[in-house]
This record gives sequence, structure tokens and C-alpha cells, in this order.
Amino acid sequence: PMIELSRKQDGSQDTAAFARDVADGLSQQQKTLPSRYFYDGAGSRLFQQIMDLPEYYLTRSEFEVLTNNRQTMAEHFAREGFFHLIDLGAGDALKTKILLRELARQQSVFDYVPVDISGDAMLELSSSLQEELPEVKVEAVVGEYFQALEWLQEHKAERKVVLFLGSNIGNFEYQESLEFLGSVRSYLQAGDRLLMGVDLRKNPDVILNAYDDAAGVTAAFNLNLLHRINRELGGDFKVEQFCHHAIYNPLEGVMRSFLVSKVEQQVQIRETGKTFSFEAWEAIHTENSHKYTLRQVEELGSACGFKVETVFYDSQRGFADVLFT
Ligand code: AVI
Repeated sequence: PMIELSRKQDGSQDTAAFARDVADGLSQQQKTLPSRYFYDGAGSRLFQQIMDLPEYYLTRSEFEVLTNNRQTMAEHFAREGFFHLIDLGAGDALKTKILLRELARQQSVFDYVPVDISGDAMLELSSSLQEELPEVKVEAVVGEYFQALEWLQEHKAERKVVLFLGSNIGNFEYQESLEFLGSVRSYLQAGDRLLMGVDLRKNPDVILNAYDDAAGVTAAFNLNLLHRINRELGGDFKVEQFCHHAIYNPLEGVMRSFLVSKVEQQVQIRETGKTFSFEAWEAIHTENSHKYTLRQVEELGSACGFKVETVFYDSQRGFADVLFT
């Protein structure tokens, strides 16, 4: 097996970009922090716990979709011979492994390119695949989606199947999702495919509970962002003086998460060279998770030059993996 781990940025650049994004976000009239910074080592571990929560149906639903349709999906992918399987935001790839095992069983000729911002996650994934599926060639890329686009561009002429599972698309602003999928599309050729997981509209209570679980794991996940700023940027957030708050807007189909300051306070963040003031009950917006109608997914795809080939649903019709050409 060949395992390659490429990191497209060095650590000092990472810290400078993080400091800049935090300073920008906390200087806004309405404070905001980018959700991509949730996923340091601790955050990635908390997200794995979220995926096991009884309330967080998304992972189980998609697991079911992939399990029930793995044979059809693998056949679609491998029909035209060798391909790169690029997995955007792979994480622990628990769900992708369903497809990898099936592709290996069908003796498909492909290599696997997981891309994730968590270096820890990519190291663990590479070594677990070496044990479980030694016949699969793995080239893990540590980087943001931007780096994934670079990889796609560098391999523009080669056959590719892009996986964008887990409703990761839902964490983009709508405009960003158009731009991102448009870029992905521009690096694909006729015959290439995109398999995208989307969380569908459903009972708002079910959605809300998934982002405000009883055990408080999602709260810890959200609050870890402040711990991370303390650890990496020399912040002095008193994390216990903030609380997690989540709301779902069923008109827009958007789940929004916030960190709310329980008291009036000031926070110094060394690496930004700045101090930020919070009023009592002032909020920081930390995340959006979009929930879609199937019509919206089709429109989003077609606005970016994709056509729906097949829609694979779970038994509750609450989650879909949409295969685009
Ligand atoms: C990674 N992403 C699809 C998750 C979601 O459902 O939006 C992140 C998450 N945030 C809170 N719980 C899970």
C-alpha cells in the first residue's frame, strides 16, 4: 500500500490566518467565527461523539443510504475504468469505508484521496486503511476545501469521482456553496461524478434536537472553539461565561448555532493584538447547517453545471445522497 500525506501549508501560516479570521469575525457589528475552526484535535474528537449521539440522525441516515446502495454506487463510479475517489472533508471516513470495501470487492481500479483540515484525522485514517484495506492506494491531503480544489485542478484531465458527504455542503452560506460547487464542476470532465450528501427538510423539532443534544456534546463542540482560541492564539476567554444556543428557522431551512456571553466582559487575544468587548447576552454566530428540499438541491446542482443522475434516500426520506454528472 502507498500512503502519502501532503500538507499544503506550514503551521505558522495556519496560525496567522486563524488570528486574522478571529480578529475579523469578532470586530463585526454582529460577531461571528468561521465554523471550519471547530476541527482541531479536540474538536474532531467531539464531532465523532456527536455522530454517535441518539439525536444526531444525519450520520446514521447516510450510513443506511450508503449501505443499501453501495453496489449500485460502486458500479456507477467504476464503469469507465480507473478513477480518483476524492473525499472532501473525509474525517474518520466511517461512511466512505462502506464504498471503499464495495469497490475493493468489485476489484475496481481506483485510488483514494481523502481531504480534511484535521491532520490527526488524516494520519489515523491512513493507518486504519492500511490495516483494513491494504489493497487501496491512499493519498491523504491535509488542507481546507481550497486545497482540495487545487488538487482537482492539478488532476483535471484524469477521471474523478468526488464525494462530498455528511451534508458538509450545508455549512456553507448559499452563495459560497454556489461558488464552491461551481469550482468543483470546472475541474471535472464529462463522465466524472459528484456524490453529495444533503440533509433534507423535516420536523423542526428533530432538527433542533440534533444540534442541542441532552448530553451537551454539541455545546462542548461549539465551546471548544473558544478553548482553541485560548490555546493557539493566547486568548483569555473564560469559557464557562459563554453558553451554546441553537435555533432552527423552518422558513429558510437553516440551523444556526451561537456562543452567547452570559455577562459583560472583555477578552484579550494575544495573537490578534486586540481586546474584544462583549455586552451581557451578546452572541457570536458560529455555524449554519442548511436543510434542503430536493428541488433546491437540483437547482443548486444545475446552477453549477451538474445534472442529477440518481437520488438515493434513507428509509425515512430525511437524508439523501445525490449522484450528479
Ligand atoms: C460537519 N457538519 C455537516 C455538521 C453539521 O451537521 O452541520 C457539523 C455539526 N455541527 C453541530 N453538530 C454537527
